[in-house]
Formats: sequence, C-alpha cells, structure tokens
Amino acid sequence: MKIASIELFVIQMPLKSPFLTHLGAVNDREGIIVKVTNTDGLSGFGEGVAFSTPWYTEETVATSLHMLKDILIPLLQKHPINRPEEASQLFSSIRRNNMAKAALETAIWDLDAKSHSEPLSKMIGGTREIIASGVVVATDSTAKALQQIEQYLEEGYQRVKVKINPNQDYSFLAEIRRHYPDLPLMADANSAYTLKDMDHLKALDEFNLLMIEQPLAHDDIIEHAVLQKEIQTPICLDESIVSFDDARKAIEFGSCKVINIKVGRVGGLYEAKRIHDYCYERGIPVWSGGMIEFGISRAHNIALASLPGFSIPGDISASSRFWEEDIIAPDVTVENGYITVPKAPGIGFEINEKRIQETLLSKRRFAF
Ligand code: OSB
Ligand code: MG
Repeated sequence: MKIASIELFVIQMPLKSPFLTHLGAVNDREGIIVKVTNTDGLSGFGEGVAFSTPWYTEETVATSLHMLKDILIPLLQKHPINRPEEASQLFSSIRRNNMAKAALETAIWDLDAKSHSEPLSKMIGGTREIIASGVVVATDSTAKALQQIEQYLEEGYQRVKVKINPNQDYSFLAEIRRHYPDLPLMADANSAYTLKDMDHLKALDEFNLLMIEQPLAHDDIIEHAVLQKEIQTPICLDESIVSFDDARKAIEFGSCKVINIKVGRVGGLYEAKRIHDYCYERGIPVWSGGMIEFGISRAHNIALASLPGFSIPGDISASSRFWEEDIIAPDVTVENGYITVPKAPGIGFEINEKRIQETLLSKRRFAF
C-alpha cells in the first residue's frame, strides 16, 4: 500500500430538524472527511464522527483533528503498512481517540478494497445483499414522536428507536404502544438513569421493547449486569463498548444481551469486525449504530452491516433522514425497508465533490 497523500476536509451541514436527547440538541453537524490517495491515484475515504462538543464521547472535531494531523498521520508516514489490518495494530500504541483512528482506518480500508477492485463489504466477509433499515426518533414531545413515526413507517422503515429519559418514558412509550401495538420498537436512554431507578425501569418491561439501549452510565459494565438480572427487556450497550475487550467483558458478565456496534466508537472496521465475530460465535445479536453521519460513514456502516451477525435492523437510515443533500452520490435510499449493499469497489459510492465544497470549513494536505 503506497500512500502518496492524505487530505482532511472539515465540513458542516445543518440537520433538517434538531436531534434532541436529554443531553442536548444537535442542530448542525460538523465532520471530518479523510481522503487517502495512493501512488496510482486511487483514493479511499473515511469520516470522523466525533461531534463538535464531547456530549456523546470525550472526543470532539478539534481533538480528532489534532490526533490525525499531529499523531496518527505522522505515525503512518513513519511506519508504512501493507494491509489495512496493520493500521489498527499501529494505532494501538495510542490510547483511545477511537473516532480519530477510525476516520483514517476506514479510509485505508476503502482504498485497499478499491485497489483490489472489490466491494468493501465482500473484503470484510459480508454476506448480505440488502440490509434492514431502522430509524431514530429524537424529539421532546409525544405528539411530534407519533407524527415522525407515522412518516417513517410510510417511508418503509422496519424498526423505530425512540430516545427516553426519566421525564419522557412510561407515558410516552404507553402512547406510542397504544397507536402501534406491534411496531418493532426500542428505546435509547443515553445513560439517563441510575440503579436507583430500578423499579421505574422494571415498569418499562410491559412495553415489549426489542431492547433498552444504554440505560446506565456511559462507561459502566458492572451495574448494567445488576440491572439486566432484574428486568426482562434485553439491555443493549452502546457508549460502554469502546473495544473488543469491553464487548467480551460485558457478555461474560451478563451486562447486556445485544451490542450496538459503531465503527467510530470502537476505533475502526477491524475492531468492529472482531466484536461482530465474537458475538456471532456466541449467538449475541449485533446491529449498526448511527452517529448522525454523512454518507461516507453511512457507506462504511452498510458494508459492516452486511456481515452475517447483524441480525437486527440498525440505525442506518437514508441520507434524506438528516440531509437535504449528502456528500456521496447516489444518496443512500431505503426501499421497502431495505438498503442495497453496493457492488462497486470500496464503499461503492461516488463522492459528491460539489457538496463537500459547499459545506467546507477548512482543509489540509499531507504529502508522503
Ligand atoms: O446513542 O445511538 C446513540 C446519534 C448520535 C449520538 C449517539 C446516538 C445517536 C443515535 C443514532 O441515536 C442516530 C442516527 O444516526 O440515526
Ligand atoms: Mg445509543
């Protein structure tokens, strides 16, 4: 793998409507596009999915940029690699900063797949031609939630996830269930509860949720195991799982019955696939999480979700869920509830250069 240059583009785009959780609102999405070009002129793309502020994990766009330009890119300049798997190994000498690592690592995977004229999904062992699509409703009123659910069901989504917190849970879910008794429904708490809320959380069992995502602290594995013993609803961990070892420990402890895999949160596709493989061997279902991302990250998620263990519709929605116009072409679309896994080399989408130019905040280039 002969890298000739790496370019970083920081872009910003408004969401069609605010994304609300108990932790705050996302109105605009800033992101980092990584373009790795080899000496044959082929380019691979990755996306940094950290937010502008550290509300979801500790990383931000600014910390990711620092890690990329001052640490990770110089490391790669000093230690050339032959295979994408080696990037993960090389970056393991750096603690955490998983979203920065994943931005670069996923671009290397795309480039490698393109240089072998192979779809990325095939390259990593994907077996699915289509993947089931789910969508997230993140709003602060029951009326708006019902209205959005109606719209998304019309668009064909197969599963709905709603955001909950102690001020918006029991009666909110009851109302949704009254309208949609059979809807495949799950709830994401983004760490809004503690073990003191045990009885409150037990009461949610009656809604027959597919799972409850990350009810307790963002870095907890121990107390989720205590909670899982007391509630019927399967617990799914998101924030707590930032590595293969976290996934292994959570499963060994009984802290969860399902894992949401996000490529950025776990530091790249290699680690994401290791978590998938471990869960698949043990019959633990996994699904692909979302990060309000642009099309490049969405395309990487599609490749990942083509692996056989992704047996639950994840948070991979259409480009139009958040964006007027995406940075890839064509847009990701949902048809009859499914997204087609592209067959073209690499991530299988073209880059919408015009859209990147329109939304560009800054860029930098590193020659190798
Ligand atoms: O907790 O899953 C989460 C979006 C941003 C940060 C954290 C989360 C989310 C989502 C997924 O819920 C939204 C999406 O991209 O569809
Ligand atoms: Mg979540």
